[in-house]
Amino acid sequence: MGVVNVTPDSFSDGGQWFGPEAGISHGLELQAAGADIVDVGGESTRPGAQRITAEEELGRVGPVIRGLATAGVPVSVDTMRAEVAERALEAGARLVNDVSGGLADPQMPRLVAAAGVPYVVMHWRGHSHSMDSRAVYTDVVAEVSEELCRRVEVVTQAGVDPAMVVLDPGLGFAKRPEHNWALLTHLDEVSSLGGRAGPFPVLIGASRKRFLGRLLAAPDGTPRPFAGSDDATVSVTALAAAAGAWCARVHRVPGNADAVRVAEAWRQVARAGTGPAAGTQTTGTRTTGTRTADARPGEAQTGGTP
Ligand code: PMM
Repeated sequence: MGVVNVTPDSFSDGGQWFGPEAGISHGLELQAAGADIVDVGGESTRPGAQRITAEEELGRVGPVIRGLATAGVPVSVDTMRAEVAERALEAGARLVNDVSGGLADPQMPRLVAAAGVPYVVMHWRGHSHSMDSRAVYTDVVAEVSEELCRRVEVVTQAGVDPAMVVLDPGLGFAKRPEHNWALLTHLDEVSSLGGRAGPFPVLIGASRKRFLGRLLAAPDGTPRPFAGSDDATVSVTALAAAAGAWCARVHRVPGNADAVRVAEAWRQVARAGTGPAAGTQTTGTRTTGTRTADARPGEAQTGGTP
């Protein structure tokens, strides 16, 4: 999943694709580089960000989604608002990516259920201005799994088909670096909601997040700037895909698309005990042949049983 942030202030790429033309051309570039889905968002969720109005959000994402969908690009909309999701789906979006997992707008699950589209339910504890203070856990993997389980119950009770649910541990959202690493190394537990249900497909959004910049800090402790963590993002994508993740949300596609293909070959051999034939179209975490254009999470591979 390639990211188009149509915002002036996103964490790592704010302002770069602000405006319909820049957003559309960047989305097309991401697809050409190998993205199966292009995720379009209009509201920054960087730590401390203040909210914008629904009208402003729609004005940012609407033209970009319409332009990309018209060009045949599978688009997801990154929004916490049912009103924005509804208009985005009318404009051609095919998936709703809700970083609040339906918590920010209680109308969202019903809207997604009626539309019958895949729904990314991310772990979230509150809006950006307060999320850092909510990064308190005794056992982050158990607590995130349990809190996601409650969200899955709510959204399915609202009518969302469980086969359309994709889970996301919400890296960096009310998470300190150690929480992100714990979640990344226990994706199977997230996928199965701590053994309560599933397995569900898992999406991860590690790309350019602060915990990578901190890992790669200079000897004096200065965090590596965002763009300098793209290779680390590729490494996380490879490891997560090898562990069965369904999708990686990334700012730069090429290395990540390759990482997914490597991981799939790795998994194939691990499963079958033989190497993939040259040119084999892999299935699983989506990269080749079967583009995600028509992919439904329910038919894709999951964190538990890819
Ligand atoms: N992270 C950001 C925005 N949207 N959506 C999902 N599903 N998962 C994420 O981790 C996620 C997201 C913030 O990152 P950005 O502002 O750098 O794009």
